[in-house]
Amino acid sequence: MIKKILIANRGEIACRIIRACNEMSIKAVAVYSDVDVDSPHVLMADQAVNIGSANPSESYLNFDKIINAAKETGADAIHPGYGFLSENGAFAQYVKESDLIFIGPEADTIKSMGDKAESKQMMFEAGVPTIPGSDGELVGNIDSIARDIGYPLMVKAAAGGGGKGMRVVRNEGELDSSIEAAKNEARNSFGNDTLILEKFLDNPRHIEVQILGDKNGNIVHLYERECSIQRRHQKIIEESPSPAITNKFRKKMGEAAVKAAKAANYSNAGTVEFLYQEGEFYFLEMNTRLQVEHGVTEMVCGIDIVKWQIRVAQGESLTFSQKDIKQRGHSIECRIYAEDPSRGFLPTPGFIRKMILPEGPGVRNDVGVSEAQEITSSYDPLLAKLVVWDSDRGSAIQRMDLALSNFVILGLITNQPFLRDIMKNESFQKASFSTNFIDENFKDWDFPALDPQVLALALLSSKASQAQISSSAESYSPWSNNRGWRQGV
Ligand code: MV4
Repeated sequence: MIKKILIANRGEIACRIIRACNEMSIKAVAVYSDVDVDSPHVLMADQAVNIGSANPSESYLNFDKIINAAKETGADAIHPGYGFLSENGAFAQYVKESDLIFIGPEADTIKSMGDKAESKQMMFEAGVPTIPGSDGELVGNIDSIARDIGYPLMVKAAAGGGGKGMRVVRNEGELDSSIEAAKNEARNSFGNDTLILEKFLDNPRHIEVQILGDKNGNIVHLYERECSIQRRHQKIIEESPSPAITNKFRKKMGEAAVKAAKAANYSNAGTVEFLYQEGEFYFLEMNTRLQVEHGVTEMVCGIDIVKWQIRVAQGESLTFSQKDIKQRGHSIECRIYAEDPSRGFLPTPGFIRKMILPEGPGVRNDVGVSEAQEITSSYDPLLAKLVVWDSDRGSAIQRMDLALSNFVILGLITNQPFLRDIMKNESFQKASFSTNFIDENFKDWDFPALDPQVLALALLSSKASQAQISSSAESYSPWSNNRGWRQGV
């Protein structure tokens, strides 16, 4: 039995994992870099260990610092969260060799899913639909392979992922130069210049399926998440269920995801990503970690994914089977970033002077920052995830809009007003969008003009004005005024 878990991460996901530990009466050990000494994850944990300077390679990415912290504190297991070391197969292996439990899949599974050529080949052989193209490593007469696939096509780095090392090739004339450029980029970024070629889908949706497996061969899926609202491979809004697919299709996709997971000998939580276009879906990649957007799945399925990660990691079997898992209602997540959507989404470091979180039925805040904390540009600009649940999509959008209107962070600019505008967008409301949605609809987005009166209210950080903001109904909210004001000023 796991008695103590070291969380090799920071921010909201570290807080989320500590909460699961608390509920399971497992001790939680935080690690932190010098700049994170006052971070919420440090204060929430039972113990905390400083592991070095802000530079991730000296702290959150440093194998030995993390293993030593685990040994020093007597932890039995390490949860990597997402990002950092979460999909590093060598780290998972090192954890195991250090007689600690890695809360995630086996190192070999992480390694094979990290290679696009290998994972695609494996899925193709298992009968999971893949995008037509060169299967496995790109060898032989590339011109003729490309002609067989047909233009436009896409060249991707096998070691890539999340959009790195990718290029669209429109015609034969561009092929050689695109391959050369992708090769160089891949070699420089990943130290591996293996490429794959595939048909380019120009207007796809990104739909992914959550899977969960134990170490005794049981694998289930927790249905899908729609993740098409993103820009430059950074997701902004996710929801479950996907409004784009029928129940029959949903079943097919879920079964394909379980097939993929079985082929990869999967245990623990994972995600099978698909592209969906014109009624067909295709395997894209498999993410061998807990994902940022796991919360929307938890809300509709009523299953705590983090707790199950811990249970299956210590050898417990799943206590439910596929037929027991139902999607109920609709959940939406908005990611609150310290970014300025009017200036190319540039990071907006600063001090959080005031933070007021929305509450109410069906409102969940997964937050990793607190008042008086400095947000530096050392790490990911994700501040919080606002997740809502309601009985249907329309009600969930309304609930999210109200929750956003009552979400206040003063001291730095966030994307909160941008998120509200997405909630009000007709194509979003009609669920008519693809991965091109932000580019198509919000290219020249700007903050509403300043309203001096509302601004004055915000600047009056007296107890009275705070009380008014926090207890305000929609009509009193500083966000509700169309004339608006600029957050963070
Ligand atoms: C594609 C594609 C179109 N056609 N592959 C982007 C991330 C990487 N994991 C794969 N990606 C894509 N692969 C083919 N054959 C379009 C994308 C893509 C995308 C995918 C999911 C979510 C957002 C995206 C935004 C741009 C491009």
